[in-house]
Amino acid sequence: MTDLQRLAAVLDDATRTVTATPQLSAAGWLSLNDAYAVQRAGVALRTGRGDRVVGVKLGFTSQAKALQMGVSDVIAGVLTEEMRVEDGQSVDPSRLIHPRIEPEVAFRLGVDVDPADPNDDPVAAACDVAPALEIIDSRYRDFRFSLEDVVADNTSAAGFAVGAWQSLAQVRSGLDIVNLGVSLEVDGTVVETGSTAAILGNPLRALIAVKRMARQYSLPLPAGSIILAGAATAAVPLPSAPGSAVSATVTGLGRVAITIGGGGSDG
Ligand code: OOG
Ligand code: MG
Repeated sequence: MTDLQRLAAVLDDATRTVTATPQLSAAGWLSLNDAYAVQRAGVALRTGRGDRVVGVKLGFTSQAKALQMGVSDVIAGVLTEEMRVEDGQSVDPSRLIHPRIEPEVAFRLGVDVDPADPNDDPVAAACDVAPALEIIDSRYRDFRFSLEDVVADNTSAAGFAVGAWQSLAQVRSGLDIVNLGVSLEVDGTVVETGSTAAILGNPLRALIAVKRMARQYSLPLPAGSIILAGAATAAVPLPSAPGSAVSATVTGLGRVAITIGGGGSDG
C-alpha cells in the first residue's frame, strides 16, 4: 500500500465508522496532485465494494461557499450510486458525522465527453437540467480543512438528490438559466436564498470547468453522468429530527426534497 492509499483508507474508515479524523494536511507534504490521487484511491475502495461512479461534482464555484469554508479554488469530486437519495426519500443521519446540505443545479450528459478532446463541447453534451440538493459531510474534525484536505476527502461528498430532469435545450428556449432564483427550505422555512448566477457567473460554466478538471485529474465523463454545478448558497446543518424536510427550489426548474429518516425502533 502506498502512502496515498493509506490516507485514502484513513478517510474511508472515517466515513464507514462515522468518526471525524484529523486533517491530513497537518503532516505538511500533501500536494494538490497527491490529494486527487488520494481521492481516486478512495473512490476505488468504494467501487471495489460494489459501488458505481455516476457523476462528478464541483465545489467552491460560488463565493457564498468559498467564503463559508475559507477555500477559494474550484475543486472536483466523484458522485457514486450509493450517495444517491431519490427525490422525496429519506436519509439516515446516523450514518453521517456532521452533515450539511446545500442547493445546487444538476446537469446530465447526453453523450460521452472525452476530456482530452478539444472538439468535445460539454455544454452541447449536457442534455438535461434539474434542481438538486447536496449533502456534504467532511470527514475532518470540526468540518475544517485545507484545499488539499477537502480534495482528498472527495470534496466532502456524502449524498445528493436530483429533482425531475428537464431538457436543457427546451428550458433554455424559454428561460435564461443564468439568473434563476435558488432557495433552500428547512421544514417549510426558507433558510438560504441565492441565484444560479452565483455559480461561476453562469451555471453552464460549470460544465466547462468539469471538463477541464476531468482532463487534469482523470475523471471520466461518459454519457449519463450527473454533474453537480456547486452550491449557489452557503450550506446549512442537515436537520437531525426524524421527519424534518429539506428542499431546494430553482425558479423555473422546480423543486427537490428529502426527509430525515431514522428515529424508529431500529434506532
Ligand atoms: C466542500 C464541498 C463544496 C460546493 O458545492 O461548493 C461543495 C465543503 O464545503 O465541504 O460541494
Ligand atoms: Mg456542493
